[in-house]
Amino acid sequence: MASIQETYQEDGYVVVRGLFDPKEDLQPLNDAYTRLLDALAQVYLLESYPEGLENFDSMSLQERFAYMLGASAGTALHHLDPVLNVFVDTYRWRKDLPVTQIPEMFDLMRHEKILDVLEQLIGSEIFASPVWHINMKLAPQHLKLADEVAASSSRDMSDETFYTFQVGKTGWHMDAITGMPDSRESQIANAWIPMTHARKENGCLLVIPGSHKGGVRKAPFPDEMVDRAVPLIMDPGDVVILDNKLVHGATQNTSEADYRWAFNFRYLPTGQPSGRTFLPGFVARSRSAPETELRNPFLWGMMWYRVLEYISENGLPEQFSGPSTTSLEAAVEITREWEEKAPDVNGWLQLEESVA
Ligand SMILES: O=C(O)CCC(=O)C(=O)O
Ligand SMILES: [Fe+2]
Repeated sequence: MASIQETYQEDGYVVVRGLFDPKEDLQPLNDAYTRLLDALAQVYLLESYPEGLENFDSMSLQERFAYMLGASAGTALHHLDPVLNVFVDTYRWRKDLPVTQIPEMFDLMRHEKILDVLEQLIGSEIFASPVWHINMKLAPQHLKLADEVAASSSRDMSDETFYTFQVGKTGWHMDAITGMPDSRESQIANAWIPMTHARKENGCLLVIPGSHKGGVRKAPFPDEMVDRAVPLIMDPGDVVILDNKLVHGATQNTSEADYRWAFNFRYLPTGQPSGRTFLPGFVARSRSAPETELRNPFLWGMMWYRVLEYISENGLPEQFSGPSTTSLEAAVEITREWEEKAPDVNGWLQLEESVA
């Protein structure tokens, strides 16, 4: 049998079945995140759709999520996934809302089970990238519900560039194209972690084995390539690690009322550009200098708090023109500048002070 390194190198992805114990390892994040979603939903509903609060407690998670999307016209996602939404024109950093970086998410990011797998794939100096996403794929009826709630206050999600990616359909893409170009050759590994089952009907991942070998390319991809796609049927506890250059997408959630929820966390060898060098990552594992590992979730949350506040006040780096359109020269310059500004945890924590 091929080793996980061989499979990862050959196919560009490797599925590890039953890596996590769903109850012990995933339930804490599931519970904490659900509380966060409910808190966000209640804030937005109170502001723009109070009647939605009447039956809130008896609604399913997917209904509550849909109400949250509708009441916020999609902008609640800014709090759940600032990494993507910081580029959206409507992006707003609201300090009155809870930061999303709940300890349980940080704990899963640096769970030793995932780091042990990653160590075999990218080595023992592992940096948790600032790039991480949550994708909650809703059934058509719940997307429609979100639209209806938004329409009740004459709004829609059309300004939300990443709305479809986050809650609708994931189109074909390679992650490498979405990072600033100085990260193209970084050995970035994406750990995709389903919190629910993922089936063809509710939005499972689709991967094209070996597609990571053809260099960095943009969609559309040739039919003969897409025809080779393999659906990844997964359950909570399973994890798939994707190479940054693997072409992937997901099936549409066509189910009656099911949802598919997954986190994806990125990792790379410490010292390589992450593709978002003006956002804070952290050393998740270091065999050579364990004292550099960040183990305190609250410091991580505070690093994000500071940087989002900083970006809200100062804007994105001047040379930055978009996640994938920034030139290589500009990317190198941004990376250099931010390495100076925030060379370590303290640098990120003191960002606000260095502005003053
Ligand atoms: O969960 C999804 O459908 C999106 C996944 C994805 O594109 C990724 O993990 O890079
Ligand atoms: Fe992706």
